[in-house]
Amino acid sequence: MNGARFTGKIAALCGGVGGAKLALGLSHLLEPDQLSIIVNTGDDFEHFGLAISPDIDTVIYTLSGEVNPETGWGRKDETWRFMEALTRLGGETWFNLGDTDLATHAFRTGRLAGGAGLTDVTREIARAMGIKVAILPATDDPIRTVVETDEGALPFQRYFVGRQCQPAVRSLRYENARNTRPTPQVVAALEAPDLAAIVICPSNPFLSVEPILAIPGIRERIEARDVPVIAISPIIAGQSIKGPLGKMMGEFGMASDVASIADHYRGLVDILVVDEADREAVFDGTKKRVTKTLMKTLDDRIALADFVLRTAIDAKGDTK
Ligand code: FO1
Repeated sequence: MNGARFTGKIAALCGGVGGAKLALGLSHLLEPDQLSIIVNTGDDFEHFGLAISPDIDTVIYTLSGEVNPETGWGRKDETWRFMEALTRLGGETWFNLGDTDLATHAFRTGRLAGGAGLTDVTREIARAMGIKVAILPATDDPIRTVVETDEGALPFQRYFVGRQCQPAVRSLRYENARNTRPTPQVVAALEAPDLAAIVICPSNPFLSVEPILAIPGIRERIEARDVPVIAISPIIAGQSIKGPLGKMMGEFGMASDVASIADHYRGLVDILVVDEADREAVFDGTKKRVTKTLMKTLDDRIALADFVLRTAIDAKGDTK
């Protein structure tokens, strides 16, 4: 399909690496004003006094073609003089900051210190990198994912990067969530009269999607819309492609399969798109659509986005 035939708007909820791949695919098929990407900010943290927003930067770098293709985060062709000098100083080196990535963090920190909101700063960075699609932090208020593990409570990056997701997860908290509000831009995207579908990208439901849904008013606005809510499973044949999802689901006592994903999203999601490897999966209450969901190439990202848009067109009207 080319974007011209798809006439409505899409609001996509997105976390880091996996979600950004589908967001890139969608950005190739839709006009910029047709797509709003609502991004998780629960991974955000302060490091050396710098305001770091990893999922926002992963989406920006991915849509601008700047992302490091090996890691899915940070920038390609990166240099590491800062980290080398930091190591010589005996500074903390558990979180890698590339030289050009550092400019993004320094720019954002300066603008926030000057009183700008995260949404405005994100728009400035995205525009400077040639992105016309709206990349929207889910909130401009601070929200922090805290991982309760068998080693105690860990701020998200300390768990994810510092400990490489080793500790067993007992539960997750989204600190300050009750005091946050969706931004006006996020409200407008979810309330757009010509919204055709809401897409939940294949990000970790607990680490990337839940911190967005925990912001008062977001889940309610999604449930209130009569448009199809389409999620793409981040689990394929019992495995998560990247990150700790499979391990975490086991620690939560869940089977790491698409039926558990359907259970988790029940009531919110109308359609769950699963990979061909899960064609035989059975779950009730949520419609199943099957396609290739593993995205290795740009063509894979575009093909999955095309499938999602076709699914939205076919689903018109038969929402929950
Ligand atoms: N992930 C890592 O596993 N190791 C890192 O050193 C690391 C540095 C980093 C720097 C900037 C940035 O935007 C992301 C970075 N990430 C790193 C990924 C980050 O932990 C994200 O939160 C994950 O991609 C999960 O969304």
